[in-house]
Parts: sequence; C-alpha cells; structure tokens
Amino acid sequence: MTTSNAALRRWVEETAALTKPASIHWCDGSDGEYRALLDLMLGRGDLIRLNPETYPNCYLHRSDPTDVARVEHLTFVCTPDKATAGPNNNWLEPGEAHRRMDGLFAGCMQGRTMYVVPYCMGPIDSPYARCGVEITDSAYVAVNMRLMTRMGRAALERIEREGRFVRGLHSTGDLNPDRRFITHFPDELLIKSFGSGYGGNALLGKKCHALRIASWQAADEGWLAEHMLIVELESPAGERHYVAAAFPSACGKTNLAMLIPPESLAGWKVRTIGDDIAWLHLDAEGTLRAINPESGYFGVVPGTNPDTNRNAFDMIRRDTIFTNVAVTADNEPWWEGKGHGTPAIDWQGRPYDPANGPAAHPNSRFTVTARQNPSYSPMADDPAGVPISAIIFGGRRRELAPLVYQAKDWQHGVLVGASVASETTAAATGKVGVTRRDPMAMKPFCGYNFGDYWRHWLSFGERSDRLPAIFHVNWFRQDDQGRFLWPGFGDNLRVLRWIIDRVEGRVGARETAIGHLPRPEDIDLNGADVSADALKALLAVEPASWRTEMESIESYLQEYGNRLPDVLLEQHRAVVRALG
Ligand code: GTP
Ligand code: SPV
Ligand code: MN
Repeated sequence: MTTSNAALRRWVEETAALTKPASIHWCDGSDGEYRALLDLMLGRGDLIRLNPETYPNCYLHRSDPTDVARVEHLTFVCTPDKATAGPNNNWLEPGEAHRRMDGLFAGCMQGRTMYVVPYCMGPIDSPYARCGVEITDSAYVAVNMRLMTRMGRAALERIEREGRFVRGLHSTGDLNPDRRFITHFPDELLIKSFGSGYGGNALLGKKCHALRIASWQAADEGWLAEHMLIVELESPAGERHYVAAAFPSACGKTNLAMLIPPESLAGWKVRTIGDDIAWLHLDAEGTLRAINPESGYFGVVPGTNPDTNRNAFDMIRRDTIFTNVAVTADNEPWWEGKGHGTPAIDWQGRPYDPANGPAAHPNSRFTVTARQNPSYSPMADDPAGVPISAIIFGGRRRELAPLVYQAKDWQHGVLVGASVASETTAAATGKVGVTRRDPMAMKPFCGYNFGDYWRHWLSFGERSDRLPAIFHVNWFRQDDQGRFLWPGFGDNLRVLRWIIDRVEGRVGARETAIGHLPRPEDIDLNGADVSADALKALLAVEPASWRTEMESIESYLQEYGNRLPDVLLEQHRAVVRALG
C-alpha cells in the first residue's frame, strides 16, 4: 500500500531511511489486520490471552515496569521562542530537539516493522475532525490506535482529499528512561516520541495530537481543544442537555461520562459522548458545540466495579486490551476495587505478594472501542457535534473546594478554571497526592503559554452571548478520618441536576464571594447516604481559608507575568474584596 499524497509518501520514505525498519506496513484498519496484529503479539509474548470463556477476546499487556504512565518531566514543547511555550511547559529549541530526537531515531527500527497508521480524530465526515498519521514500531500502538480512533483506509482517504495532517513519529526504542523524550513541534504540526510504549506517551493521536498540537491550532483558528468528558443528560420529561467537564487525570471523567442514575432518579437517562477529550467550536448562532475526537477509551481500571461504574465493568468483559492489571488463578483480569476474586499474578508477572504493593498497577488501563459502552450515545458520531449547556471544572481536593458552585459569569468562570488545583495521581510518574495547580485540567496538555491560553478562553466572551454557564465541582472532600464526604459516582447526578436547573433558571442560589452555591434543600438527597452535617460541610465557604487560597492563586497567576490577562486579576480582586 502507499498513498497519492506526496508529502506523506516522502515523510514515510525519509523516516524509513532514518530508522531502517525491516519492513513497512500501512495500516488499513480492517478486522483482519487487527486480528493478525494480535496474533503476532501473542506469538511474541507481548500479549497474554485472558480467560476466553469469561473474558472473550480480552488480552493483557505488561508494559516495562519503568514505563507505566505519562512522563511530564520528559515532555517538551519546541517552539522557536521559549515564552511561547510558557512556564507551564518544558521547552527545547526546535533545532536542538530535532538533532537530539533524530539521533535517537537513527537506525532504531532495525529488525522491526514500521507501521504507518493514518487516523482521524472526530467523525470522519465532520468539518471539526482532523487527521494525523502516526509512524510507529509498536504493534501495541497500532492495535490501540485502532480501538481509540477512526484508523485506516477512510482516514487516509480524507488525508488524500484534504492534504493536511499532523505527523507523529514514535519508537519504543530500548525503553531506557534516560533515552525517553516526548517532543512537540507545533509550528510543523509534528510530534516525535521516543523510548516509551505507554498510553499518552505513545498513542500520539490522544494527548500529543488531540490536546497539545490541537490546542495550538485551536488558539490560531478560534476554537478549543480540552481535557473534557462530554455527557448527554435526558430528564424524565425528555429534556436533553449536554455537559462538558474538565477534571485532571484519574479524577473521574470516565466515571461521570458513564454515570448510572441512583434509584431515586431512575427516570433520567445518561449517555456518553466522550470520556477524555472535547473539541469545542462556536457555530453560526454562537452556540458552543463539542465533538469527541476519539472513538474509544483508555480508561483507569482500578476502582471499576458494578457499584461504581457498571457500564464500564460490563463494557470491558469482551474485546478489551488490559495493560498492567493482575490476573487470577482462573486467568481473569484482576484489580484493586474489582469487588470479587483474588489476584494470583501481579502486574509485573510475579506471584502476588502484598509486600510488593498493589496487584494491579494504580494506573493500569483498559482499551476498548466506544461502541461497546452500554451508555454510548449515537450523537457521538454526529458531524455537527452537540450543543454544550454547561462547562464544569473540578479537582481532587480533600479540603476547601465545595461540592459545587457556579461562576458569576464567563470571565469569572475563566478565573475558576485557571485556578483549578488537584492532588496528583498515578496517571503521571512522580509523587501521588500532592496538591498542584492544574488550570482547566490542562497543565500537562496545553501546547502553549497558559497566559495566552486564558486570553483565548476570555475571547469567547466577546464572540458569543450564548455561552455555557461555568461550574466547579469536587467529589473528593474528606472528613477527619479520611472518609469521602460525598458518595460520588451515580450520586453525582444529583449535582448535575442542580447544574441543569441553574442553566434553565429553575432554581435560586446562595450568593457567596466565590460564586453561586446551592442551598442545602436545593440538592435532592432522596435515597442518598449523606447526613445533613456532611452536606453542610460540603457546601461551606470559609472566608479565612478562601483568603489563603486566593493568595496562592494570585502568586500562581503572577508566574505568567505580562502574558497574564488583566481581566483575570480584576476578577481575582473582585473575589478577594467580596471575601472581606
Ligand atoms: P484519565 O483517563 O486519567 O484522564 O482519568 P479520568 O478523569 O477519566 O478518571 P476516572 O473516571 O478513570 O477515575 C479515576 C479514579 O477516580 C478511579 O479510581 C475512580 O474509581 C475514582 N472516581 C471516579 N469518580 C469518583 C467519584 O465520584 N468519587 C470518588 N470517591 N472516586 C471517584
Ligand atoms: C491521562 O493521563 O489523562 C490519560 C491517560 O487519559 S494517558 O493516555 O496516558 O494520557
Ligand atoms: Mn486524560
């Protein structure tokens, strides 16, 4: 196979000359190709077949133990000018980055197959969708891209029609952490990733293209590429709303996108558009419309059980690739929080011994096509996207941030987004549980200076008077004993319901310095295991703690110097004044 697109042909030839693969395989995205790649990996021991009776067509991949998460300290944005990348990114001068990366890529595919993987981010017939091609020496990457994106012939045809695509070059190299770099060249619509076979480091359509490169293009072209789920909510009366929510990695997007209503709200229908990334565009009427650029999920496995997320639990019972879970004596996948079964072999393939830590890696993941999601919404394939009624920001904070509050207006909402803080998780290497600023949940993913990014967000306020309302939520408040104050998961619909009632102007609110909060009676707790005291704590706004928080937010914002929009400082001052 080859292509009529000369630029693509040339790039593949140049890359082959540099990396010297034994053969080149153009991926067509067919079922036969998918099965052949699985067989190849099974033969090599790169995949292990799980119990075919209870988990048909499910496989386990064990990644290198040093390669189990995104590596933010090894991820670079390579713009000619350092200030363009901003204090939020690691920066390398593009010439130096190319030299360093090409040195690593030289000859790295000897004896290996080079896969050329054309893909489309978004419905193939959507004007909002964008294509890319990933060149990789990893069959694991190729099969994951097949599950996660619209990969193969149709994408290549679109590339040949449009002539435009993002290039991503990837090699697992020798998996040496000292020779691992994820580099982005936004000017060139180019990604070079070396030395990791894991998730966001290697599946270049996801974080590298659909967030870092796309956020750059979006700034230029007037749209937004965000780390957001998109969920469809239908009330018992048949009223439909679409909500987009940005939470940092491993902070609940997949779970909220697949929520199952609690019994007392049984008449509600909740359907998934996307669980990780949203591309948002203003249409001619000024409505903000969202597409999910992905068509599959790379989701956190631990904690998935029939009570927390039955949709996901059922979804991953067939045709799923598991990465870094444990297995039982019956060769079924096992993870902490599965709710039944016992691990026999841990994620590294050793006999399970609690002294070695958890049986499944805390960042173990499932890869599965979205079609298998019992709550899949057909609107996920609508080329026009879905109209967004509300944008929600959130973080994992044991203290301070209330269960929910509404920003006063768009400008204040941008401040609320810019101020998001969250405890770090196992989704990236490094210490877990450290609270850090993660503006719009985009700290690891914004491809340019946050100062400019916030200015871009603010510009939407001048372009439309039909923008969604902005909210902030926190499902993770804890009591003195470290127990969650809020039950979370399905019960989060109680909060989404208040949000929709606010959007529709059907419910009042308590006005506070930080925004509009529900009064206790505004949250329907019928059938919920939440005491009146807990709800009071969840909805409290303590001026003293918030004054300290606002000081911390200000010093964070000041890091962006003259790139920081004045509007954000004005919004900040207004909150401080209101706190008294
Ligand atoms: P990425 O894929 O890394 O971007 O993460 P995500 O935001 O999709 O996170 P996900 O939904 O996979 O949740 C991560 C972890 O948070 C899982 O272990 C969940 O069980 C847990 N979690 C999700 N929602 C809730 C909630 O409402 N309450 C509590 N207490 N935990 C939750
Ligand atoms: C995240 O870390 O936010 C993820 C997983 O969604 S990864 O694809 O590894 O980035
Ligand atoms: Mn994510």
